[in-house]
Amino acid sequence: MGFLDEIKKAGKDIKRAFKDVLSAPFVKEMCDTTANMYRLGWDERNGGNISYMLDEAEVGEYLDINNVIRKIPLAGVNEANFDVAPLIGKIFIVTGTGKYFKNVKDDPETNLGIIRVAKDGVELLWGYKDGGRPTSELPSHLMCHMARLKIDPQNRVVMHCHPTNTLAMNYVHELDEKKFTHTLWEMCTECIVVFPDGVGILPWMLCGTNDIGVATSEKMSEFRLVIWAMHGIYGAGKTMDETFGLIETVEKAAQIYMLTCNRPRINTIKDEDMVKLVELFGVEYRKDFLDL
Ligand code: 2HA
Ligand code: ZN
Repeated sequence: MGFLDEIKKAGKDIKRAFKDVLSAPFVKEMCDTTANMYRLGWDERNGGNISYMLDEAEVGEYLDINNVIRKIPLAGVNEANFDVAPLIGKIFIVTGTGKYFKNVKDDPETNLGIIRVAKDGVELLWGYKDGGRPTSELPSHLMCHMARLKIDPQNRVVMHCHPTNTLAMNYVHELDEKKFTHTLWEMCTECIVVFPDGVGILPWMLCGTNDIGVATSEKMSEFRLVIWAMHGIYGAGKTMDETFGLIETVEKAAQIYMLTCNRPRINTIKDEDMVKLVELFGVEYRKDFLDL
């Protein structure tokens, strides 16, 4: 066998050595999380989207990261117009536009994609098998990743969904960040410890646009949770569990609120009690969101 043949053979062997991407922990996490979110009623139809920044070396165990399947322009509903420079070369697994969370688990390769951010769009490395594209909210997601990474270099996940009670609460509670956060903190003892930074709120805005992306990412430099009024919530965190847990805790608190808001409130968690909690757990919190 000639030298060139040997190199070709070695190349084939390397290809054969890739592990099955469907067995990758990050694919499993996306499948499990979308299934959970669907089951909880947070993601009807094609509602919701997740983007999860991956480790290049880990992805390289499953895929030839030099093999770009196709290039996709970076656009939401409108052409995107923002500087992705800090994310160029970063790899994400992202839910597809128009895809249902309900269906991800049974067909991850159609409903998810692994993309690498480039200067003028994204490069598809795996997935969107039916010719699909990343979520229309990708510009918002990428802007949120950039904002969170400035605050926490470990941030990897941005998650958007439509949790029922959180949404219901938007219709009956003042949409003031301090008052809304304070009410949530009063609803479960764990709340002030889980999201001591509180909840940011944007007024109703047109989704899928640059403007909502910019506004969300501005809020994300202050909060890990941002409510899109009468639409849903954005959460950001280091891991899928942390991000899911943030949204889950807000939703639980909103559920208690919705179960109790039309009855007289006889008991509550007092602000002094909340201070005892944050002191016990040693967390920094939004002191200005309490009335001490
Ligand atoms: O992806 O939830 O906000 C569907 C949505 C848009
Ligand atoms: Zn939405």
